[in-house]
Amino acid sequence: MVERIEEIEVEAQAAVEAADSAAELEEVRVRYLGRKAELTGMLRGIADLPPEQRGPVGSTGNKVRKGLEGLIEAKVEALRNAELEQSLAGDRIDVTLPGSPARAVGHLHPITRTRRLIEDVMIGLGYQVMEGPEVEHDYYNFTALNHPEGHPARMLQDTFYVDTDEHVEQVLLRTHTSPMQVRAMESAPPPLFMIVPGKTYRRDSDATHSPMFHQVEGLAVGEGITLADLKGTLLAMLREIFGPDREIRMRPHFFPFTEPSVEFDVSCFRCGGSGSLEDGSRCGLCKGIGWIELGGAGMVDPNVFGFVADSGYDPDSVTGFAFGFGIERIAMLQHNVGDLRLFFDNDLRMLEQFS
Ligand code: FA5
Repeated sequence: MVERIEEIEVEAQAAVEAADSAAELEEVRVRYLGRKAELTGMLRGIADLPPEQRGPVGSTGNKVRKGLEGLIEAKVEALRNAELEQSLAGDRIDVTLPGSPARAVGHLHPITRTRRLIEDVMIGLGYQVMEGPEVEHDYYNFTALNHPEGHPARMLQDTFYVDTDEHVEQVLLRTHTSPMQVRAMESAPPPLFMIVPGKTYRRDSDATHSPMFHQVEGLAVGEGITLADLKGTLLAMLREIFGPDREIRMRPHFFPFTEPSVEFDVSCFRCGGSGSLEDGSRCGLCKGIGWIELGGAGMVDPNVFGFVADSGYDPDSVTGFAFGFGIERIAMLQHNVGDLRLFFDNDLRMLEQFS
């Protein structure tokens, strides 16, 4: 009987070796170790054997059963690993391949491109580019910019206030980039030459005004800076953007934080400043005026220097100019876009024209 057990062992080992799926292996296990298997029957019948056979049959039978169990377990593990390897090899993804279908690479938003152009021009003129908070304190947005209490720009109809229980009307979405004039002067002594591009917010909405828009602030402070320097700087900047033949003009205006204050215009680049087109018709871009309004500017009001006197801005020894204009307005003129809201509708038919 011991010999038969050894034969079964050899047979079973070969069957385990030959099985190449979990199902086949289970079938082998049932055949050689299951309840109705020959070996199981022999072990169950040990008690009926003559006493001298019981020991050898029992020990050989148990040894073979254990050996086969171990062998099957190892084979189950091996099959599982092989299956895993196979499925990993089949599912392998090459993340460097182009998507399917391949997608065109995106491009910069036209407003971003115009902003970068302005930054490049101003860096070329020796200005540094700064950033400031869009959520701003009333102090920087109005008070330190010489807006007296009760100024219309402080009214709820004009400004988005961030409503906090304790400080209602003290925190707001900045209505212009000018608050950074004060912050920049607080952070560094003169001479200072900086621009601040960024988002600004007002309660406006029509074809040329949106609730969120972008401005660029410019500030130059040092000894002996004059309104002529302002004009030269604006001219240099606008010629880079709109072409070398452009002229500018400044008209008297009012801003609380500059004195004197001006609005500045660039000569119309469609009609060359004449107001009429070659066929004699009125130029639609400048509406026959020959000039296109761009933004506000002026000499920094001494009262504003008063708020930053501790940082070295003594109105008796330094002067400066500041200017501010809308980036959308520049981009609309550059690309002949009639409605500012088109920049923010996210309509790809519009945006893909700028790729
Ligand atoms: C100002 O905001 C001043 N801070 C500019 C300034 C800076 C003056 C430094 C003096 C010294 P104003 O409110 O005019 O000025 O706005 C400037 C430009 O921002 C406008 O000419 C216009 O092009 C743009 N702008 C204003 N409101 C909107 C709006 N709702 N949507 C789009 N562009 C706007």
